[in-house]
Amino acid sequence: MAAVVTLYAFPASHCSQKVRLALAEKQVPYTNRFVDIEMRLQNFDPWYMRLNPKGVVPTLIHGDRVVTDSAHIIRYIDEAFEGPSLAPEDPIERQSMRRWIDEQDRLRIRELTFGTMKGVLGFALRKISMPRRKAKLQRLGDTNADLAELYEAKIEDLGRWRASIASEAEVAEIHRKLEDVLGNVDEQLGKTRYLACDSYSLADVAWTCIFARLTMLGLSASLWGKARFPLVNAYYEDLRARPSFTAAEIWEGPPSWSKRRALLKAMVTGSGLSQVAP
Ligand SMILES: N[C@@H](CCC(=O)N[C@@H](CS)C(=O)NCC(=O)O)C(=O)O
Repeated sequence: MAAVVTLYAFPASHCSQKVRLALAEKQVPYTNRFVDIEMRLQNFDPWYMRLNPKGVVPTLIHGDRVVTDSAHIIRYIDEAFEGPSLAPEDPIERQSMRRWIDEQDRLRIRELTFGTMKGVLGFALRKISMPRRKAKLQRLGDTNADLAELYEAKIEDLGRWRASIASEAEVAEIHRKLEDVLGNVDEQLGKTRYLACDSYSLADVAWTCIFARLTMLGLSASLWGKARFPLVNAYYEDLRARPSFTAAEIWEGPPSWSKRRALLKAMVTGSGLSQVAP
């Protein structure tokens, strides 16, 4: 019997979306477990920290294997499951794929998200979510001696994260760096149809979710409007048109009202979504 696949994820998390997209491309059936990383902060709970010591989503379980970090998970999915290969055969193209995956990992999207998000959600992320995170981490660190070091590391990371989003200069620098990288993407797309080579690969899986997040932050027009980086514009349209984009529920903005209600209910009551963790 094939080993069961379970994904611990949060619907709006772009890292979770990368994994959902890879699973959709490979057509791997899986059970989704909802981990609330915003209100109940279940990613900090001891049971989850034991699965994923960094206390972040996503985490993939395949049989008795636990795989963390979206870049590792998507590679694992491609290698462990049948279905169309999402990595080029050619070693140079494989290297190029890895480089583009690393490049998007360096973009500091979480700082950009928390530092840029507008309206009530932006206020909630910066002013409500951050202090609540620290309080919960401190409480759990005090009561779970075996995990104290992990909670300490998480509190330190949170301190750096908060300092970054409080600094307009730092958020502007992240934005500027992003423009440089998009220039490189545009240049690359002048040479190959997809990012790593002429065939769709894991690099495109990861970048789809970056473009979707930037769209959600309202940055698409300024970053790659038709006149600017036209190749990026056409490339992202191509990625969006893939059936996997819809199947994996990639977020480019708020979801439908009914989905929003279900999500809110799960976050407030800890029930309501059939896949609430653990
Ligand atoms: N490098 C990790 C980053 C994971 C990550 O930062 N996940 C975010 C959601 S996209 C998260 O869980 N944030 C909650 C937190 O840090 O408290 C990956 O790609 O899996």
